[in-house]
Amino acid sequence: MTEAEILIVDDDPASITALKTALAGQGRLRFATHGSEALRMVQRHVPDLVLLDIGMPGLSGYEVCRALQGDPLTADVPVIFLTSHDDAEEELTGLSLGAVDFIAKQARPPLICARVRTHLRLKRMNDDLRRAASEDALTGLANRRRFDETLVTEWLRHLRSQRPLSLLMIDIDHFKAYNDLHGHPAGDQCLRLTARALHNVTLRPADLLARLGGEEFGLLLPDTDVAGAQEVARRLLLAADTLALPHGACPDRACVSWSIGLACSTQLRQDLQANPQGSHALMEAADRALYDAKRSGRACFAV
Ligand code: GH3
Ligand code: MG
Ligand code: MG
Ligand code: MG
Repeated sequence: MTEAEILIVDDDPASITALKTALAGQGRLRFATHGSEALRMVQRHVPDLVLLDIGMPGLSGYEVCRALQGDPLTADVPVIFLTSHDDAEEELTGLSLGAVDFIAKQARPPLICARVRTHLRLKRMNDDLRRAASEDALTGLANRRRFDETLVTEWLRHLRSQRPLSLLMIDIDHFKAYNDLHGHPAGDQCLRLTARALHNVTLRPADLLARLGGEEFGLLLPDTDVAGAQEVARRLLLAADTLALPHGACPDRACVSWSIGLACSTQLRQDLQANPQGSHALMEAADRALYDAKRSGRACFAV
């Protein structure tokens, strides 16, 4: 389990010292003595929890909280207000801004520590659930849900940036026969090995490889034109040769292979290229290309 990161924001050195003692052993503690420093720090490193003073020179704790909540990068980071203003109105303001808790600085250190631990536990559970909801359990790749969401955001980015967006659909050849011959557990292992082989040749951090279902994978290539996507497709096909997993029931080849359908935004009809819903057309184009690759003998790609 990785250590939790707690960011403490307070202009008063005595408060910081007291919190250091109260929270010893709860995680890695970082400190900021004013709001703008805290906002700079979270951009470099997103913490698991923020303990936030309210009265500070410059940005107030409320303003810092508002900024954290408004930034997608930090919107899910729990904020606890820790303040000497022990006042019901202030508490209501803090919690209304989205803070998860409001603790008076006069509170006993074990109480502060217990509440911090509770919020760290909830944060960890939240992170685990979020990961599980976007991950394919068999292969560890992104799942269909994450792929669909990313496709929509990347499509909108492509509309704004006018940069090309490419999509590859990859489907294992004669996988039913492989399952029938070797059994379902071996089929699952083949899916894991295929996922790793595909992953190993996906080089850019912005690319997204996902298992879309069954023996079908999707690869989203932002900022990539047809020629670039063809280059990636060739590498993906070579990865099957490197894997060299005996098939045993494929009518055409000795080893497991896959076919690829390629689509690029630049090839769509003009009206679809500029359409906010154009990502559906991109998926359909990749699907049609995959069908063509299957028809022309498999273990190849089609555009
Ligand atoms: P093609 O070359 O035309 O793609 O033929 P294919 O046999 O690969 O395609 P088809 O769609 O007929 O069969 C896909 C098979 O994938 C059927 C199913 O048994 C298998 N399958 C789907 N999901 C899983 C899975 O999670 N694990 C395993 N082991 N097999 C799966
Ligand atoms: Mg203060
Ligand atoms: Mg198949
Ligand atoms: Mg299939």
